[in-house]
Amino acid sequence: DRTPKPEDKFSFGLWTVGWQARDLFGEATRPVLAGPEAVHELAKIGAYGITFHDDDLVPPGSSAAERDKIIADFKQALSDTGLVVPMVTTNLFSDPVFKDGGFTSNDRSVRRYALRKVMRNMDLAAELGAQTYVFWGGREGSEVDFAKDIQAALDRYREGIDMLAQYSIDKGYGLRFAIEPKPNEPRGDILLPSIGHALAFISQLEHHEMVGINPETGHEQMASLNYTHGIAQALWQGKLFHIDLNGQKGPRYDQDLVFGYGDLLQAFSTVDLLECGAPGGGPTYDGPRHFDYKPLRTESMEGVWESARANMELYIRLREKARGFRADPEVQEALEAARVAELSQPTLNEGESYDDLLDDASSYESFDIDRAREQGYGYARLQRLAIEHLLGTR
Ligand code: GLT
Ligand code: MN
Ligand code: MN
Ligand code: MN
Repeated sequence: DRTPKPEDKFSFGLWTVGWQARDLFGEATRPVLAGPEAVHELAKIGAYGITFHDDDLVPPGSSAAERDKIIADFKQALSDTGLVVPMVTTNLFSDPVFKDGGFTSNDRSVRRYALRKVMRNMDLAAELGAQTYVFWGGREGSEVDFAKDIQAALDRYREGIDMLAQYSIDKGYGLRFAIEPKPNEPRGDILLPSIGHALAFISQLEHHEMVGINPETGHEQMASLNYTHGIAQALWQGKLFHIDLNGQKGPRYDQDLVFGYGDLLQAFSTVDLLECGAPGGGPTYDGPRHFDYKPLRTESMEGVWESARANMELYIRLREKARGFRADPEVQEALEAARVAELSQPTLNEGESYDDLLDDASSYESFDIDRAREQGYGYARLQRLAIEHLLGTR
């Protein structure tokens, strides 16, 4: 049965299905999608969660009374459908006030305003029961190297995240923070441009244990990086707190295609890792399968829901194929022949010191280096088997 179900933990941003398709060159092609309607439609197609930016849910400029009404209606829709809000985030990029960034604007008063905007929305996130709070710093960056002191900007980024983490702790919100890297767009160069940069930054934080990452497929691929490798490293460090799945055709503008509608083979290895774990064991991901995509600008609302379903259906198909791949005796034999499991064996024996290694003539003096030079690794067969499973020809 390939019907998406709440236990699959599929979630969507309100800004994805609600994207009116305004782009750099043209006006909106679709009407406004209100929060409650999005909740009902997503529940109908089998999603379990909805996420949002403060400004997606409550249009900027709403009065206090309007805000209360919008939130009450949204909550009503949630309780009518059973949909949950696993993650919430802040828009620190649309308003012109953030043209030079939120946490890292050269203007200190903008930075203070940005912190207040986040705190206000963290209160709402906690009220709605969210577990994860995402930080995508799309405007944190520069076009002019000489105009931004990057080290000071990182100090301010850290100061902001540290203070907000303290706020969550003091309020008992229990939120976990997830930083979302992106190399560029809308800024010429964005701070924390890749998974690796973000992980390194997190190690410098006061409450580093409550901060992880929210890597997006397309963002890593915009930088020609391997997304599956990136999330593997995040899992290895216990930092894959959330995930933005979508599609991207190589290094170009951020396409936010349907999941898998770009590098399909890498989407297969992503799902294989998320669902089956590393071949040698290790942590798997059990958080929301969150789609951050943009329905094509050519589509009416019918096409929006069509493409929302496409994300989930492709994920389910790939999950099924990954399980089939792992269970296939020929694949197991090929994994064995490629000695994939041997990499899980420590390089030194238990208790072996470097002196013992130096004394082991078989590791160097009598090492059969020609055998090692001449051997094949058998990866070509594994690649072919993976493709056959993906195509369904096995
Ligand atoms: C924006 C961005 C996304 C982020 C969202 C969270 S906003 O659409 O392009 O990748 O995940 O702020
Ligand atoms: Mn994107
Ligand atoms: Mn996006
Ligand atoms: Mn994203």
